Amino acid sequence: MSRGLRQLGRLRAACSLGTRPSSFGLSQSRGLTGALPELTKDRYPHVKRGDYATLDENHLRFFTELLGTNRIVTDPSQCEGYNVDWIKNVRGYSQCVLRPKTTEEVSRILAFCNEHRIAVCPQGGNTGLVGGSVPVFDEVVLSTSLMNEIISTDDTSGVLVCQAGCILESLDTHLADHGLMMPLDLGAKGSCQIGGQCGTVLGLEAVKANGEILDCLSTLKKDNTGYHLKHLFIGSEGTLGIVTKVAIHCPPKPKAMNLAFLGLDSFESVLKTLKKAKHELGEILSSCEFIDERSLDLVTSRLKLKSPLAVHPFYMLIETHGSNNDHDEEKLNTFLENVMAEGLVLDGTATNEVSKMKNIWELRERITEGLPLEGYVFKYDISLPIESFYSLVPAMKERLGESAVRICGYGHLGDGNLHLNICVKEFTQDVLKRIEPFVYEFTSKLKGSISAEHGIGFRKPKYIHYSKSHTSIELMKQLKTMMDPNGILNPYKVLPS
Ligand code: 2HG
Ligand code: ZN
Repeated sequence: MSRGLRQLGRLRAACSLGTRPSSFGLSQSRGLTGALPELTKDRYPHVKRGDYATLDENHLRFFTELLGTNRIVTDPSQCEGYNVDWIKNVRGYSQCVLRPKTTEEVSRILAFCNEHRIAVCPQGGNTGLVGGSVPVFDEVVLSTSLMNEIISTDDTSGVLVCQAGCILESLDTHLADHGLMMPLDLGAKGSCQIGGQCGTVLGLEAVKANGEILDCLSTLKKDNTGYHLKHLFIGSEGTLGIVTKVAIHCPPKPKAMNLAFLGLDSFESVLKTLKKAKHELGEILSSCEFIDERSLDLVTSRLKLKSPLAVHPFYMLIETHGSNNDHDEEKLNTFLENVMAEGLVLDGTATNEVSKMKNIWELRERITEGLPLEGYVFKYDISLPIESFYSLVPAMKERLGESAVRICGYGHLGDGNLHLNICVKEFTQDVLKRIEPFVYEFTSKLKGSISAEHGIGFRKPKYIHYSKSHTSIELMKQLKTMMDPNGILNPYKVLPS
């Protein structure tokens, strides 16, 4: 979900566990409405339950003695929200959710589970899009929701240290009092937890499968002493350890923000406009996002959002961050005059009013929320060389024809990250076979990545080879065996079996 172009700008956001609408809070996520999806074990019968223990009275007694009755959930109806991902793609049947508050509790839980061969599924805000954060079978869910303490905030260095379960938006609100901001932003800000977004951290603390606590919580910007172990946890999606604390470098909150929303008639114009934005806006360019006509149509028709522009084949959002509004506004206006004079942009609006900027961002950030209203969604999160950024969308439209209700593309143009979404009335193996592996072969031929930011989760392990070499995958497997020899951490995810 990285909207950003600059690491120190508003890097919006490198999250490996996905992103949901900001209003998708805990209460909504746990109180499921509508029909439940088929159990994952039935939808994907080729995946077999590992040789793990089945929970018994003794295990439950240990957990209850450790956490007390209030922080363990065993009531099946209350467990349901932890078993289903919010887009209702996958569903496990865990009968036990643990809600630790401290690293020491996580450590004792994992040491116990490791000794008794109990599989564990770590879960943050359950905002993921690749089935990584819910159990596949009956894994115990270890929820980090109560690990939401802010440990320290340093106004001078801009370093924030907090527990992994802090919600992104709450951290941003907290930082505003210190004149700082989170270095990332995404649609799911109201419910996603920072532990799932480790791509942007300075340091972290994690608990290994055997319960050992690994302290890599450095707050130094530079520290080149030995292997950079924190990076092992980035992209690991809870398969190598459970992240319990993070240290994040937070940039100052910008004094000036401006946002332009543009309508364009060809993808060629989109690319030319991006190039001009980089050259003419320079250091103040903080985000460049892309929406196609079918994506915008979804939020206007399904969510009844109002677009300030008439209908166009493509749209761009261009945001600037700086320290002097007059300077930024002048630069942005000159850029807009130029792209309109050249006929690259057909229509546009620019604003620095907070409420108007928010309304425009909603058109982009709420697409994900609208998609499941169409039926079942096949989601692809692809990195492509910028000149081929949109090529997958028409290719997929041609391939699927009428069998899809809606095929749309949007995403983080500045990062070359396309979100291709294919909505069908309901899931069928037949449509799945027409989409996969085609979508991955297409991406791999163009030397793209089959997961730019959402991770591999449960849905993509068997396709990881389209993005990673045999040698890399083998090394990942060796690391997994070394760090989690009994395979208790988030089984069936990330690595192919
Ligand atoms: C976004 O950028 C998220 O809005 C979700 O990464 C993308 O729903 C998607 O495909
Ligand atoms: Zn995204």
